[in-house]
Amino acid sequence: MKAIITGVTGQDGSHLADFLLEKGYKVVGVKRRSATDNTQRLKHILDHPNFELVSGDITDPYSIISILEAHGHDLQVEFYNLGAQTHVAESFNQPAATWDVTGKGPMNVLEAIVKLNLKHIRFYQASSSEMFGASFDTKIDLSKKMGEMEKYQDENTKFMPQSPYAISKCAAHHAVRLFREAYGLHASAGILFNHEGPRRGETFVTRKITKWIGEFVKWIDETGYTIQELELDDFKISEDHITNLEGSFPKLRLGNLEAFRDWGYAGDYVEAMWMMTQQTNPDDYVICTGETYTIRDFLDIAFKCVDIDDWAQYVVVDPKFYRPAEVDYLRGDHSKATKKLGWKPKTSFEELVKMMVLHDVKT
Ligand code: NDP
Ligand code: GDR
Repeated sequence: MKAIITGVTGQDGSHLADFLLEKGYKVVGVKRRSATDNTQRLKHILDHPNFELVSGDITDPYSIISILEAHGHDLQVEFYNLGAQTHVAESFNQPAATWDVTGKGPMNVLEAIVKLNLKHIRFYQASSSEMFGASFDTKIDLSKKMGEMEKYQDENTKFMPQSPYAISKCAAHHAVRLFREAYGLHASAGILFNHEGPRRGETFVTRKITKWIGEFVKWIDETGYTIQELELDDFKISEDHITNLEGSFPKLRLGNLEAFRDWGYAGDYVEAMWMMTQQTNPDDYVICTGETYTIRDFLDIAFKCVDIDDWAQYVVVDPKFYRPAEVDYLRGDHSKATKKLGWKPKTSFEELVKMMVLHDVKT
């Protein structure tokens, strides 16, 4: 089996490459040209005999055609299109560039597959819960005494994108459906809700928080605290450390703390991508945990990991990080994926936050 992965240098691409190599796949990772090294997340597999890095960019159809001509003719090939400009806030600053990569890029790949007559390739598109934007459905939660109304998104919820990123993802999502119906491609889209982990980019809110905590703990260490062999539960911060913070260690600057997100672990989610390409028929699936928390909730657990109950004194709300439009509430329903793929999330929210804090404190 062979898998071609665009976006292999990113969080999901690196997890997916690990997962597929473990399954015995030959993995071809597509890396775009960059001025500085962007292979940090792949260091452990760069010399793997079944892993090959090739140069390509999904905005350049010729580079995709070359890759497909070299690797697409094998009997069993899967193409995972994870490459994208993925930062929602940045998409307001660079809407056209975001469109070229995140919206038009997938169309370039799909068109190349059809034009080269490589319709045996099984294609996966990284769609996003951002496509729902301001939209949700409601149902009555019968487990609650008074039958409370709960909000959720699933495969039937309409899209109401709130950013240039989300508009681009919607266009790509519809292209996948169209190419499936028009040309009979085995093309699936995973509508993935936020997923995180120690490999998450440092400008996304979860990692920004855990990275700050890691740096803060190291700074405290330099001021006398020993964190060798640190187990998080043992960590204590004295009043002295808090006093020292003023003026000597920059506070954590964040934007909107009230948004709800359905956060899962990236390592769990790449398995769902693979499960989709193994199905007899292609389809679209929501992948999520079914639980939702605010950024405040994330802060509560993350700071508690290092024994801080009152994180407010370390955090500044800075309007610089507000977005022109926000997605206020995301909470998915993964019933279809559970029923048809047999997929379920394995890592709880609390386990995810602890995993990230522990990683950033220790490295
Ligand atoms: P990252 O930002 O970590 O990685 C994005 C990847 O895309 C990087 O490898 C980047 O390369 C690559 N890339 C950017 N531009 C191009 C281009 N023009 N041609 C080829 N590759 C390019 O994202 P994630 O790993 O978190 O996300 C993977 C995919 O899943 C993305 O499509 C994202 O939109 C989608 N998604 C992610 C979710 C999440 O919560 N993580 C949720 C829902 C969807 P470089 O290293 O050079 O920048
Ligand atoms: P999101 O993730 O926009 O959901 O997109 P992000 O972590 O950037 O934001 C989540 C929420 O946190 C709020 N927020 C901040 N966000 C960032 N980045 N930085 C801050 O300082 C900050 N303060 C508060 C945001 O306003 C937002 O409400 C991610 C990306 O991976 C997409 O590519 C993917 O499609 C979706 O998840 C699902």
